[in-house]
Amino acid sequence: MIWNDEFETLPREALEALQLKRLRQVVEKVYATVPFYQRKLNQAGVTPAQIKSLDDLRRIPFTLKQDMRDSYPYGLFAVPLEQIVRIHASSGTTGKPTVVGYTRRDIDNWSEMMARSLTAAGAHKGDVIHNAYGYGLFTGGLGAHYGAERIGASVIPMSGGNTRKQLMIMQDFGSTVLTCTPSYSLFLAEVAAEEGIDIKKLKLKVGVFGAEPWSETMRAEIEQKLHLKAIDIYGLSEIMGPGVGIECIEAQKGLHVWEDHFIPEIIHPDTGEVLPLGEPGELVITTITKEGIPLLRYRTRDITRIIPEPCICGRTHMRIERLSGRSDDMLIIRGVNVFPSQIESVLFNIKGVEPHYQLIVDRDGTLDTLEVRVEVNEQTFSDEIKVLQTLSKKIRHAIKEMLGVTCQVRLVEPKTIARSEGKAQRVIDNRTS
Ligand code: DLL
Repeated sequence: MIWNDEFETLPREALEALQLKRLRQVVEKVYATVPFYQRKLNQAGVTPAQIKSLDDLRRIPFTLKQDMRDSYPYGLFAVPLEQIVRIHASSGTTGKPTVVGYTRRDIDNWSEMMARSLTAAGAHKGDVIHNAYGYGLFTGGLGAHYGAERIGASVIPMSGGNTRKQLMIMQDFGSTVLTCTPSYSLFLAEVAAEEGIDIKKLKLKVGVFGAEPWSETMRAEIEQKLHLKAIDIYGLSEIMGPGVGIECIEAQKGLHVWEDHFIPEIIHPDTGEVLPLGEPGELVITTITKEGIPLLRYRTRDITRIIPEPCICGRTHMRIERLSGRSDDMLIIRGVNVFPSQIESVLFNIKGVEPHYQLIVDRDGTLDTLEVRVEVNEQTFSDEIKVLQTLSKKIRHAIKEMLGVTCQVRLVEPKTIARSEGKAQRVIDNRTS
């Protein structure tokens, strides 16, 4: 089912004409109202009037997360504070959070995009949406909530945490759709098993999972353990929150980006050059309808590629491939580029290990070291030491073969790696520089 037929299936030509019209409006708007953009465009020698085609977008300089930090909290807002009806923030690992503000129309558009997204995932009026994304400054909870209400579903505003209660509510209230991070969904399955709850007896049919990287293998694991269809949803607070892109249940392959609101580009993360359609690189997004904090060519640091082929679902909005990691999460270990998601894929293909792991990076003298800590299942754990040694050797070899990096493998007891209610912390980097 499609939520907004008119816009979601707009022929490409009309969609691109709309994008150009909106792009020109937004460039004019920020040039007039945001000193930061006026300065940036002047420095680049670009005037709003020079933006005559979508290709002209390339003439505009990038906006970086650091630019948002430098203008903390409200410096990039394009409207006076009294027009802002909501403020969210994303907490970085260091320093002050990145602050975003929404006008009433921004909230309305966001709800519309989340309504499209949930519908694409197979949810509709009549569903009971169990929303376990965190409510608060994080955009996940309220973003999913407003979209769920927009489609007329019954939304349960659970937020994260209190896992046993979540399971009770799911059973008693007949939740049909689960929204949370993929790692939390596995934790729910684990606690259900401990409590003797047969998750297959729940009414869940779809899960809408995002906010952190996950892999195809993890999807298979979730689908099997929770007995539902697992759909990937993407978003980031700087651009809006959840619902920038979503997989459709028809294809479950690639995430449609709502192109009447956002223009995606893929660039080379080192040179900034725009890459040919279909090549992998860093996703850059320009918002073309936002009022509160419009962003031109925002560098997301997320790595993906555009899937140029049309989708079987009938939506004309281009898809991006499942996000494979972030350019700033990429670990460089003795010169080898490693994404945590690659290690995850290797681990999940090995029998006897559980989908809970952590990567510990350190330095021994001048040499980087990588330790992969992974839980084994109960059965394997009670095996002889020899079996465990063989298993850890097998993992070491598989990682070496796939990624070309040598690591230490430490098999740990079931349930010893900290579970998360939101985004899982997969990497601990103890290197100081
Ligand atoms: O995570 C918004 C969100 C909430 C998305 C709920 C989906 C569901 P931030 O906290 O600002 O916003 O974090 C954004 O999370 O740049 C990606 O690196 C990562 N991320 C989000 N969705 C996915 C996904 C929310 N489906 C950052 N796959 C982004 C991989 C994702 N990474």
